[in-house]
Amino acid sequence: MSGKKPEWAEENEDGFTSSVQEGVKRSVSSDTKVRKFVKKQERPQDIEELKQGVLLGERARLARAITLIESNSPQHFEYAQSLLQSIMTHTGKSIRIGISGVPGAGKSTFIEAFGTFLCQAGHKVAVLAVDPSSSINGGSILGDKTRMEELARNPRAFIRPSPSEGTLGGVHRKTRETMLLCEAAGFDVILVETVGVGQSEAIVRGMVDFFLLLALTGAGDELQGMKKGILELVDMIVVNKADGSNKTAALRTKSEYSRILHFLKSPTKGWQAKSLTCSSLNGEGIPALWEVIGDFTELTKQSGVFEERRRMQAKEWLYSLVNEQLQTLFFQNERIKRMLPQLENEVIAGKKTVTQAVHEAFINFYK
Ligand SMILES: Nc1nc2c(ncn2[C@@H]2O[C@H](COP(=O)(O)OP(=O)(O)OP(=O)(O)O)[C@@H](O)[C@H]2O)c(=O)[nH]1
Ligand SMILES: [Mg+2]
Repeated sequence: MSGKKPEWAEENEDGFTSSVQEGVKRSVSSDTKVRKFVKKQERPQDIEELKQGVLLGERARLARAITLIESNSPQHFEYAQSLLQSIMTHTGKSIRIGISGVPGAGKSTFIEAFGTFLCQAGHKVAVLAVDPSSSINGGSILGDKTRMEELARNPRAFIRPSPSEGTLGGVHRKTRETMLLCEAAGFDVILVETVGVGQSEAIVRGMVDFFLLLALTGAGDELQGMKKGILELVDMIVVNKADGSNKTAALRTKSEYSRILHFLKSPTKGWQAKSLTCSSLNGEGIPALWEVIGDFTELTKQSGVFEERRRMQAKEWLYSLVNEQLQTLFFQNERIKRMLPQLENEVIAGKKTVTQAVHEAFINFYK
């Protein structure tokens, strides 16, 4: 690829993708710095090799490419970005589905059943996760891989646990970029799992086309503890565990959700969020919910809402990355680091207004 910089990079900026692109063109032997810090698999000529592997849908090279993207080393960052640039034209041709639900809702069991169903129907399925707790416990998808045993063995499926380091913003970036790599590798259904707590749901909503909430029976009780905001993110609620003696209750809960959804604003223009039931244990209801997702895709592609959402998501991602970089710049600034404790004390003691403190901090930041 050419040495094109991102629009938001400064003209003379070295730290962005500009130096990546150069790195790709350089021969390794002429650059001792590169040779010194970069392991064999990330050398520039190997980026081309990784790219070929990804485009051929080879799992081993796809996994290596993802590891490169997940690396926190600045050197790897540059190579990872150059790899991503080179596959951009092969991305986007999938349906991206977010799946959320409280712990125990059956997400893992559902993804196993749904993913296996999709593979049997001829799709290629990638399963990714955004897990805010993964930096603490090492990632839940890995922990319960036993529940996805069949899917994990399926040659048409690819399961990747949540990146285990960094901020939620960092996890967000890595998951989005992993999604692009998976698309380039020919996966046409991307499932992004997240635990139904806090911020991560909104983040996943911001990277998928369709958002599905797995719920349990007893909507009335559950709703009391569930923020209305979450229901306004969903395109579909699936009441899981609709089997055995729980089936009647599940159908009742489904109707309750239908009524509630009717009064809420749908996140997708022209689409009325739907409520269904399924059993992840016996597979009942899964073909029907896939059909509804098909209706959704058809409708939103015809109306242009599908593409419009993707454009908006790319734009929002751009701004969220800019914000993140600005924050890092600010808080890592040596002068700011030195003066913040003092300002903090003055504000707490009521000696200085917050506005004045921020004003002084920025004067020093710009110095
Ligand atoms: N009867 C029945 N049990 C189910 C169904 N789906 C999941 N379960 C059971 O519910 C329990 C929790 O399922 P998981 O798939 O681990 O739930 P999860 O949402 O992934 O949970 P976390 O990973 O802790 O967030 C397990 O014991 C499953 O066997 C279902 O459709 N029917
Ligand atoms: Mg799970």
